[in-house]
Amino acid sequence: MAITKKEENRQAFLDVFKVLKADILNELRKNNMPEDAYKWTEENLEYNVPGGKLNRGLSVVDTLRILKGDSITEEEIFNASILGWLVELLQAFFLVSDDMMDASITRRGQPCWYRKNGVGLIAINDSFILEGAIYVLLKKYFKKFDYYVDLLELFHEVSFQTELGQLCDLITAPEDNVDLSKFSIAKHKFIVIYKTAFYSFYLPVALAMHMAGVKNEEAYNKSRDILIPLGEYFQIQDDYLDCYGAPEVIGKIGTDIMDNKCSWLINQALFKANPEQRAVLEANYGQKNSESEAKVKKVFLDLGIEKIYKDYEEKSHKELSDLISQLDESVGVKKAVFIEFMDKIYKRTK
Ligand code: GPP
Ligand code: MG
Ligand code: MG
Ligand code: MG
Repeated sequence: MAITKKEENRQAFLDVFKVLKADILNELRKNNMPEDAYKWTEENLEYNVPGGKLNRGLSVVDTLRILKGDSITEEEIFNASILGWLVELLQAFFLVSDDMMDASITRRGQPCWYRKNGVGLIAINDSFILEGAIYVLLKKYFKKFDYYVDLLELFHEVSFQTELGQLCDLITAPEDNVDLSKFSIAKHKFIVIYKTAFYSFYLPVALAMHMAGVKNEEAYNKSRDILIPLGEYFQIQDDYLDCYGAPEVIGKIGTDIMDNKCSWLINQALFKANPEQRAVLEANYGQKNSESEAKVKKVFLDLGIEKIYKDYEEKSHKELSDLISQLDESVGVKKAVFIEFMDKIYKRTK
């Protein structure tokens, strides 16, 4: 069977990772790193960077293709692929550390890195190395461009926003003090925009816009106005899949109920629950045992939370499509960028 254009692009993107991995390892050689540390980092990179859906990374390339049209060169595709991998490195940095903070079990169909024999807390430093690699590569490939500082600032700002979001996610979910009155839809919205939307949606598109020579600030603002709600929708899907996704499909075992997370599902449930149902949620949410988790899921079932989600998904798709159709392309971006991104995630099951 002939491979599709999409599959071909994905393969080309994966090939660029080999180059970047060699660059990072070469940096270790230059620093005279002992052989065991070299091998360790090689494993860190292989285990944590390329195994995901690659939506974020590929979006940098896809966005640049749309913005440049037929005039795009091989060199530009290569450079956009590098920026795509830098987003994937940022994602790897976040996931390795998020899995420790969330006490998660599996990721991308394999044990979380910190749970591997001999890794444990060393995963904290490994996550720092994944982040540090971004700036080694950014310097090597982009220092020569006039937009280098814009890229640097973008990575720094978006990382900070994500860390602020992660902080709110964590302190709204204390392990030892379950207090469902701390949750609200507004709180959830704030958390997901900060912990997910900036780095997963705004960052890839803004990177491609810098490469395409977009200087007009209005273009970045208008793009952000669409990408942030798109990212919010994506994280609500993530919250839904945490409970209702198949672990063998999503590659991870959901932990949100036991972790006392301010997820979209619990907020919908609290909104609809009668006093008895609320009492069951109060007594069982955030408890680290599967009987309690099952009781929470039973309340979700009785409240028809899955149907509420399906309705939300339809409504959200419609609202996002309207938002995109209202975009004024004369600011320097194209509707197709956002349509492409939305199509990648609409009704996703993983
Ligand atoms: C997703 O939350 C958000 C992140 C992975 C950002 C983490 C940010 C840090 C600064 C570490 P999640 O916990 O719902 O993701 P998942 O379900 O994939 O574990
Ligand atoms: Mg988390
Ligand atoms: Mg997590
Ligand atoms: Mg999640």
